[in-house]
Amino acid sequence: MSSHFPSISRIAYEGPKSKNPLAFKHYNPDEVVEGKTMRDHLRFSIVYWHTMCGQGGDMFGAPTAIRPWDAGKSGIELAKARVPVFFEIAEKLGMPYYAFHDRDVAPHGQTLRESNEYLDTIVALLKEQQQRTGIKLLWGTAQLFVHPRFMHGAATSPSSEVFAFSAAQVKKALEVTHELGGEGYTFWGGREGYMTLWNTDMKRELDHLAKFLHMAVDYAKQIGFKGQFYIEPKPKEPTKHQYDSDAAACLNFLREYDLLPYFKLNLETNHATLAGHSMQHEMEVAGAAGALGSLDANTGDLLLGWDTDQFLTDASTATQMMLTTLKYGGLTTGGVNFDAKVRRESVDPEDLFYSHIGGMDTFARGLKNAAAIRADGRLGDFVKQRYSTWDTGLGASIEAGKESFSSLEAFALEKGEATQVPSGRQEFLENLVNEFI
Ligand code: XLS
Ligand code: NI
Ligand code: NI
Repeated sequence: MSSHFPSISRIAYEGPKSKNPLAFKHYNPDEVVEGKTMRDHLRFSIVYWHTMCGQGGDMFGAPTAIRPWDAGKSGIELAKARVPVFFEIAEKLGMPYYAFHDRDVAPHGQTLRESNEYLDTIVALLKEQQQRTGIKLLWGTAQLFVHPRFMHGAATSPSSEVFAFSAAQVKKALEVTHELGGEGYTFWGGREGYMTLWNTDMKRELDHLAKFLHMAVDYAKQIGFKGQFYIEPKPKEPTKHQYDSDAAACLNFLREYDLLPYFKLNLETNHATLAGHSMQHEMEVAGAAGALGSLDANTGDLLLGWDTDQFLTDASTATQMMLTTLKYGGLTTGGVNFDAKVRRESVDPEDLFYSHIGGMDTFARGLKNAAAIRADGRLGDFVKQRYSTWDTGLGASIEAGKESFSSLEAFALEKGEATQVPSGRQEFLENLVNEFI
């Protein structure tokens, strides 16, 4: 097999003292943390769309990173040429998983039939590479936002014809995800939202979206696909209001339409911050509902208000994310999926390696820090102690449903004033967490 990166070999773990930019300083796949290897905790995944299709174009400028393997090719020939390059990168990074959209691995055809044929051609190549490398598919998804027909949405389009085209595309995407042994299938809203309410019947659109997702669940059953379904919340971009705006909105929608048994959330760090939340918040919301599924691991820029999809290099955020992950029992079907891209100015192919190495090391540090905080126990004990008035006496009685407004009024009248209202100790806890970062 010819190599596109002859000077880069398999990235090895060299430990925190290494100065080798093409080595892991913290991600040591076989190292055991809380009884499981780092590989199994983190379940890293590389995405096809940013890695192979991202060329640094933006709305003000042309692509900056013209890849040597792309040169002179287009259409299905280009799509074919990218597959082995992608797997070489994934293999050299030691990625156990990958994720893709149907229309980023294979081009749009003139008709649905032609698009499906293109996809089948590429899926055969993906399958070969999966068998050769042992790399598995974390999740598949359908790209329902680039083609002009999706300008008003896909499942929420006012056109029933567009709904039908979307259904046909997801049907095929589910089939190929199943064929490739995908462990999940993701719905990110794409253009499911609105630009103005003056032209929008919101209730009707949400009903249609729910109907669409039920059809997907039914079809998965029909073909025997057992992978986990995910919804990926995002509040804005491309539409003014995306229906799946944040974890709470998604959970509410899933509950309202009896979809919660079939879906978990795929949470993305940059989407959380666009929604005005921290990623820790989004993960706690999902975790508390038993719906913490998978993580799209990236970050935004504090000073920019859109989805910059940068690689996360902040160990503090990674520590928060891994603490919540461990708290809710770890990632089972999901993974740490690098939905992230190199900057427009990072034009060299080797930047694809530095970026992923940095992201993987950051999450490995986060995992080790989180495990150390849990082993130390002070943070957990503090939170437990903070709620201790609920463990016995009055609190236990309220939790057990034995009290009422009248009995509580009687308690308060008798007590005079609440005396057990201790300090929140925020700064003390921030210092404590910082000991580990
Ligand atoms: C876009 C989303 C998208 C999904 C997959 O902002 O993050 O890339 O992860 O459709
Ligand atoms: Ni994403
Ligand atoms: Ni995103």
